[in-house]
Amino acid sequence: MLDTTSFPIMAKWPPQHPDRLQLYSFPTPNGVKASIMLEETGLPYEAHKVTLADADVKSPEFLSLNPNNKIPAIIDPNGPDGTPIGVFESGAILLYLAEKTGQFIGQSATDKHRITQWLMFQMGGLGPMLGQLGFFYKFAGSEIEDPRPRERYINEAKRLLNVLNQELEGQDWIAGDYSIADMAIAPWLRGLDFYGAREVVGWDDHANLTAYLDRFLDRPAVQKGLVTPARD
Ligand SMILES: N[C@@H](CCC(=O)N[C@@H](CS)C(=O)NCC(=O)O)C(=O)O
Repeated sequence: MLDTTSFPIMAKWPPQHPDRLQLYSFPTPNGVKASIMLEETGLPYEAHKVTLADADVKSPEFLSLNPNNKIPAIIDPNGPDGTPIGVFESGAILLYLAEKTGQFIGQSATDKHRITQWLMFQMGGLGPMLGQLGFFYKFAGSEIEDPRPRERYINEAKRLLNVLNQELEGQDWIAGDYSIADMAIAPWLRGLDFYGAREVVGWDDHANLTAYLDRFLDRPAVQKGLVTPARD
């Protein structure tokens, strides 16, 4: 049985079902990776809305689970050693859930390494670069007159899209069967629309990518994960 006092975050976001996996998130490209994976696996879970406002994501309660003040984070009351465990960083959460369930991580060790490599590509490349593109193209950074940061991230986004588009030639998913790598990558591709940046990165010129994103968005678990937890 989970001792809720051992996780201070539970004082601010109390669990209704302490026996279930607890998700602390918001439906952003990083947040939905975790909710989509939870929906795909069918694991019972409870979602708590942690907004990006300082009062939530920088609260002492949230920092007690993720000192890096970023969603998503989870607590699994049934951790691998028979004790509860907290996990933050979306890529680590995807790997954790894949290992816990044996799902979406391939069948063989070779599959697993291939999937992990594309997961790392997203975590270290696609996510941070598109995130900066969003900042310099749509948000506060778009007011900066110096064009160099904007151009740098536009060019890097184009380069990364080309890498993915080529890799997807002749295949439905990025690393063999549908996997956690797709759950990490596709939400960021969807985010380009939110940034109003599709045209500037030549999105429509990447036929493999546009079909890939449509394929991803067709999945019922993805549709549910994209709105979990609800924004309001
Ligand atoms: N590397 C982290 C990044 C997570 C991240 O950037 N989360 C954003 C929302 S997409 C956030 O919580 N921002 C709040 C803040 O920075 O204060 C991960 O993949 O989990």
